[in-house]
Amino acid sequence: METIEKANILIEALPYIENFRGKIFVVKYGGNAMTDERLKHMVMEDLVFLKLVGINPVVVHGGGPEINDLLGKLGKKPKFVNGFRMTDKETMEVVEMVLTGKVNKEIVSYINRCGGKAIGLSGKDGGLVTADKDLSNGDLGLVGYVKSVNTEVIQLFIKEDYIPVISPVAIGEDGETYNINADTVAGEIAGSLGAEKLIMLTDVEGIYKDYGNKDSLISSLDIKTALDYVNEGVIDGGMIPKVLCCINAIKKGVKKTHITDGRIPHSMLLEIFTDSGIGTVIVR
Ligand code: X2W
Repeated sequence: METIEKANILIEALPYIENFRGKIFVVKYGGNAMTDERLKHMVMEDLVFLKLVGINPVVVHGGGPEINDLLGKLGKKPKFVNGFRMTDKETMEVVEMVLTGKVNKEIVSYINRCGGKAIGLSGKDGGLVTADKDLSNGDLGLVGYVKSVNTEVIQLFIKEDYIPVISPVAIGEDGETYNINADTVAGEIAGSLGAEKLIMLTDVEGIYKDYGNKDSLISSLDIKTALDYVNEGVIDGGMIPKVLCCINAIKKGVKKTHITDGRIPHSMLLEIFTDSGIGTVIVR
């Protein structure tokens, strides 16, 4: 790359950096985007970069594939209904061990090694996320929905320049531990914080008008069109819950939501600091 091109890239980022200083970006880091060590490292660098230019990233992570791996080693077959894991008591223990015990700490130490200050939390810490049993897909055991988010805990860490890293495990008033889909938790946290952005880092390029045609990637759509596309079947399968989480977050006050391909090196920086972006943006 020519030296002048490098300078131009920095200059293109300037108005974004100026606009976003002091704002909160909630980043949902999905298990499917965590598989490659080199890419994982780049995601951590991107998060540290955001923090250093004055943006406040809050990470909500998943880890579905890692939970499946451990369940497999224990001889338990993972079961899903509409993308939600059937979670009996034993499975819940595995989910909590993997998400809060392993994946969360891995991300925290990665960010710290990249020069950031990360603090690992689960929804249980400081009553960050409370839950109740979710029956909307039938009885899936200990699958929960978000009842409340205590933003004070998050704000406290942001103020001290930490990057909060949150696992989607929460506690109910009944004292039960609940497993909540990480997209849902990210959407609810972004909404409660009034975040500037919710960025879903996943393993697809974004939303396609016609899934079979890779040239039909939609770069931007509003929530009404997004809902129409869900109803018309243009958006289907695993993308539906993601899009609904984005819509929910926007209705709660998030300015922009992004569905971005975590398999592309430095996808977050490309999405945030370039005029064209690379994934799909959903706005009000
Ligand atoms: C998810 C929580 C983790 C998650 C699960 O048990 O897999 C439910 O399904 P990804 O990697 O973002 O899919 N919870 C209820 O959402 O991870």
